[in-house]
Amino acid sequence: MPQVVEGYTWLTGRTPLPQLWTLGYHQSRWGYESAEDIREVAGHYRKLRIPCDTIHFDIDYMDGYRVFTWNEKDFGAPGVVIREIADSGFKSVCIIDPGVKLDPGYAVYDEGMEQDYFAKTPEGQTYVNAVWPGDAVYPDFGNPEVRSWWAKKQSYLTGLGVRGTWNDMNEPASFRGELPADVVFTDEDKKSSHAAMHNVYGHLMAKATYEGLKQADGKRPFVITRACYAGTQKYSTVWTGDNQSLWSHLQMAVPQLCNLGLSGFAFAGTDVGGFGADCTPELLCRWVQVGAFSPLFRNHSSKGSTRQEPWQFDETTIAVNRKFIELRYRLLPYFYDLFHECEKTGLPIMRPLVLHYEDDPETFNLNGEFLVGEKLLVAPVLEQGAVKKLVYLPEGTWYDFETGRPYEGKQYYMVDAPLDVCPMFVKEGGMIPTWELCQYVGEKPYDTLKMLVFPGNGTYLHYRDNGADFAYRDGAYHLYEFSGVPGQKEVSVKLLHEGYTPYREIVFETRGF
Ligand code: MIG
Repeated sequence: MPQVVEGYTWLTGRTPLPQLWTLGYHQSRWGYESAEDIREVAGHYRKLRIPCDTIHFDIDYMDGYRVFTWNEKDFGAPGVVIREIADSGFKSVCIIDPGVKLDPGYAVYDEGMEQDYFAKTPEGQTYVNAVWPGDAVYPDFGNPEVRSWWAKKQSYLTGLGVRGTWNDMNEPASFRGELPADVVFTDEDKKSSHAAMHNVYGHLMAKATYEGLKQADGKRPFVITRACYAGTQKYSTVWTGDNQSLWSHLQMAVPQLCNLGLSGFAFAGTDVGGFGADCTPELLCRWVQVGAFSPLFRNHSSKGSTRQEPWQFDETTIAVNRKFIELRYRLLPYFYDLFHECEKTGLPIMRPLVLHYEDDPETFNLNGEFLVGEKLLVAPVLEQGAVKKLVYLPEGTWYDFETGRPYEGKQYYMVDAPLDVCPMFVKEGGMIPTWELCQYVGEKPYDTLKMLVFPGNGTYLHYRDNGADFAYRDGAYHLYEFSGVPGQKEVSVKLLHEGYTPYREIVFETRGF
């Protein structure tokens, strides 16, 4: 199976190494309706000492849902709140939908009309449907000129200090019925139709967005898209759309993300806590345990549902959220190493057990546990009221991540999992790199590496660079190789590549010896 994934991602493309901060925790909600709401959320995270890197701005930040505009009435002068929260380490991601408001005098509409950039009816009229801003027209992303126009528009956002773009509604969605099959779109250099271009519409929008962000700030672009196609992983992360705050949807999250990973989408996440309906304290506590191991870790919810930042609930919920978000931040170097590996092999971050144990039929239908990389096994509780978890461990010896207690594999165990526990196991020979806890990426330099070493003689590659731009492609990175010395409680370290700055200190902690 790993070879199939390697081959498939060789063909369709691999998830490129992301900026480090994108692997931190994100908070979003459709319902932040003012700069004050944003400030309040950011402030709460810092006050409660719950790490968080990113705040997402949903459609209300725009002026009348016109893309590439700013709602000054509720969000103040353009970009001011973005710079304010950036002072305490927050990165801002703004949503952009494809539908452009039909509104003569609005620059994006006027430019697109002048240049003939919108999809047409077969009779040659600009095709009109409706989305959030009311009557709207659809950029023809199959036309390379339209993509470069859209790419340049990203600099409106980056100019305000925005660090990533969230593409929604790009199926494309339409409120007045589906776009007819014969709406005229372009396929590169020839005329095409909605029927032919529908499935790549989101892909092409993501591609334009990726290229625009790259031109605008030279960093590794952070794009999230709802619609995608085979290969969109080269340009964008994805989330699984509008789930609900239901236990059955938390259960679905595991196979969804594992399947996305096997399909090339290594960087994916679900709306933690559930988008629609009302989240409960217990559901949020369990969802954050899955979120902490999901490649994209974002709490998001819908207008009209209960707010679901951790402090909307009780003290226990705050503590459990903090515990798992902190764990995510300590494990950031592990996630980053997996992304580095993914760029080379296409192997996903979150993996079904069957990927590495394909000869073990017991793994074929395991949807309640997963691997993060090859050697960390996570078995979250996914059922309401449960405080124990039935875990299958495949062949070999496994060690409880916290206590180091050994378990022989190829059998099931019933383990304790009260609300604040998510069972995690490390395979023999496993090494897990960790960093000091920060409230956000960039708070302090990550200059100390702490390797957690479990029994067995494994080898581990650890990668380190500036976490931001493309300098690593010209060699600006350090690559360390850690190897256990057979028969001894000893690890040897080799520097395989020296192009960045070394750690000030590398420390080891043994577990399970
Ligand atoms: O019609 O922008 O999936 O994440 O919050 C709803 C508002 C439009 C759907 C997205 C969701 C987002 C919401 N959008």
